[in-house]
Amino acid sequence: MRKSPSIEPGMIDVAYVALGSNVGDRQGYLAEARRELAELPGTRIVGISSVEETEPLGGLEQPWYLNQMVAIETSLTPHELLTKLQTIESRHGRVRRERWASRTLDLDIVCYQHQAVSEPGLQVPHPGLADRPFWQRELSELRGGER
Ligand code: A4P
Ligand code: MG
Repeated sequence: MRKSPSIEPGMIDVAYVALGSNVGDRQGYLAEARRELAELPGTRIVGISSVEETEPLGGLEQPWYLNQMVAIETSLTPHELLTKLQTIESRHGRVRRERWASRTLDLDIVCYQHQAVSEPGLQVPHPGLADRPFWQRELSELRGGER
C-alpha cells in the first residue's frame, strides 16, 4: 500500500465506514446505507466487504448484527463525513428505546488512510477497532483488494 505522511484538507482520501444493523430488515438497511454513501458529495465507493453476522458486543441482550465495511474515496473531511453519516442514520431512526444499543442502522468512521482526529466528539481511527475482530477482517479484506 502506498503511504504518504499527510494530505491537505479537501483533498481526496480513502475512508473506511463500518455499517451495522441489528433490527428489522438488516440487509435492506445496509443496502440503503451503501446507496446513500455513494451519493455523498465528492465521494465514490471503491470497495465493499462481505457482510458478516456477528454476536452482539457490549453485554446487552440484543439481536445479532449484520456488519459490513465500505471504502470510499472522498474529499469530505472526517468532521464533514461524521455529520453526513449522522444525517443518514437519523433518516433511518432507532427503534425500541429501552434497548438503546439496538439500531436499524449504525455508521462509524473506522479510519482514514491519511488523516487522524482525536477530539472528544470524534476519534479517527475509531478506538473500537482494537476490540472488533470483524472490523479488522473487513478492513484487511478491503485493503487487500485495493491495489
Ligand atoms: N464518535 C467518535 N468517533 C467516532 C467515529 N470514528 N465514528 C462519536 C463515528 N462516531 C464517532 O455514536 C456516539 C458518538 O460517537 C457520536 O455522536 C460521535 O460524536 P453513536 O453511533 O451515536 O452512538 P452509539 O453507536 O450508541 O455508541 P457507540 O459508542 O458509537 O457504540 P458503537 O461502538 O457504535 O456500538 N455488536 C456487534 N456485533 N456489531 C456492532 O456493530 N455495535 C454496537 C454499537 C454495539 N454492539 C455491536 C455493534
Ligand atoms: Mg456508533
